[in-house]
Amino acid sequence: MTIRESILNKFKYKKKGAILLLDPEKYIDTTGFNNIISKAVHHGVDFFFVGGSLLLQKNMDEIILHIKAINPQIPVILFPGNVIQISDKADGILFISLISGRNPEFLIGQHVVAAPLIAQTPLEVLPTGYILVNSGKATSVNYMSQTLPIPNDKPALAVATGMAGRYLGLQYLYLDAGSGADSPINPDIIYHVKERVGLPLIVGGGIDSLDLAKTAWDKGADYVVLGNGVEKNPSLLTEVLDYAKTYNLSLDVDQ
Ligand code: 1GP
Repeated sequence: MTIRESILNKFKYKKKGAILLLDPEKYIDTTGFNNIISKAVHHGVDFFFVGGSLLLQKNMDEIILHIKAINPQIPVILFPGNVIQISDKADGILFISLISGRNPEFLIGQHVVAAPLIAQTPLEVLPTGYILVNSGKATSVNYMSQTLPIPNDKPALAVATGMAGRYLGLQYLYLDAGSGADSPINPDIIYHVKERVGLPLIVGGGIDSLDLAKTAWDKGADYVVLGNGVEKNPSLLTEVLDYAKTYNLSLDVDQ
């Protein structure tokens, strides 16, 4: 099954998905790193995202090969902060346009440089509208992209941005409050974007409890992304994955 097929399957049947974001710079201890990957695999994580604001390709290759050695099946998807974060060791790449911003480099510039490089790889390309929402503090993405996020109390702006992304042909939306956000995405934004735009929806940034993951799912997220929350509290990963698994199984029984 392609990555697109599994995303559409989750979207169609309103199942709950979870993605583990791994930023290699944050995992210095290999044993801890192996444990987290093994747990994620064992408890049914949907995808691994690999990326970071300052990461180099060499680090990307290393971490992906490491994940693949533990688990060859679950797709590893690049979540690149810039064009040097392309690795043919992964399975797919979020081809992200930062549509909440007005920096041409992150709307189309880096993409023009990246496209011929990606064409030489077997990576599955996932055209994704990336919408950054204000999380109460400046995040690395704000700084690195030099863009303003959408205010967290303005669902209409997020909806209009998502619609524009859809009309431009983007196939997925990623609503992100940024890594380590103080406050996650406003549930109203998730709800209205899902209802009005109707694309498969990934939500992340500051999700550090099962309750926050459930809220994002209930409001319309197809996938939640876990990053910092797992680094601080590894049991979050199993709580979220176990909840999703039980919920998804209950849907299968009903059908
Ligand atoms: C950041 O959505 C991801 O781009 C994950 O954020 O690290 O806050 O979980 P956290």
